[in-house]
Amino acid sequence: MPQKIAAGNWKMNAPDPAEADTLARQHPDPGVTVLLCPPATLLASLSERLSQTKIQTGGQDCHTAASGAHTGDVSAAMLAAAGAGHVILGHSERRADHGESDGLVREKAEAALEAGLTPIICVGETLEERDAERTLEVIEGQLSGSLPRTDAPLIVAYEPVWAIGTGRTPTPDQIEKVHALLRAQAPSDTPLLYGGSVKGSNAAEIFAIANVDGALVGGASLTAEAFSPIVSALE
Ligand code: G2H
Repeated sequence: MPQKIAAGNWKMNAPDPAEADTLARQHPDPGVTVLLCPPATLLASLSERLSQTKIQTGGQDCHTAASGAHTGDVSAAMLAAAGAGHVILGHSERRADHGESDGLVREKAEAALEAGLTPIICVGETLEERDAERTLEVIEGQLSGSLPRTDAPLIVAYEPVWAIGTGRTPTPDQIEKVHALLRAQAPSDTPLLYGGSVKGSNAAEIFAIANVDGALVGGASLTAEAFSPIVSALE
């Protein structure tokens, strides 16, 4: 059985860290993995703050190299040293803002595994690709290009680009079709997360879809009030 995971992606936001304390108090012993991925500058302090709780932390990106002359970048080993156990890779915002290719995401995933982190590899189609009925072909290509060449455990997140931060979510049938493809293509027992405008009001319906093992949550992970019902829906 794949692990159940509620992962919060704070993106480039710095909510009051007390929100994480509240979340931890609300879920002292969650029956699922609960994870917060803050900006890199907040990772060490948030990890320390949550060290006596069951809430884990992760990074939002890493470099392919362990160290060196890469101004502005952070290595997987540095994320691990700051307390992270996971790292989000290939998020569509990185693919769009920084031109990240599937090949680069694969290299980053291999670097993350080397550093002892679990990669959360993101894939997702644009609205144009969906309208052209290319969704499954696009997802298949992204996943086969981004998966590391090892059998190490990882996580895959399906995030349709047109559903991110827009309030729009795909139909259960649309999610189910993509997750069936991911289940067939990813290593067995890989947790498969859905991401894109997940909130308390739609979480239960999304978690009931076959092969959905959790969520990668952006906006609704910034407060305990918004994230807690999503965690509860998964528990
Ligand atoms: C998709 C998601 C988190 P949101 O990017 O990765 O963000 O829940 O705000 O759509």
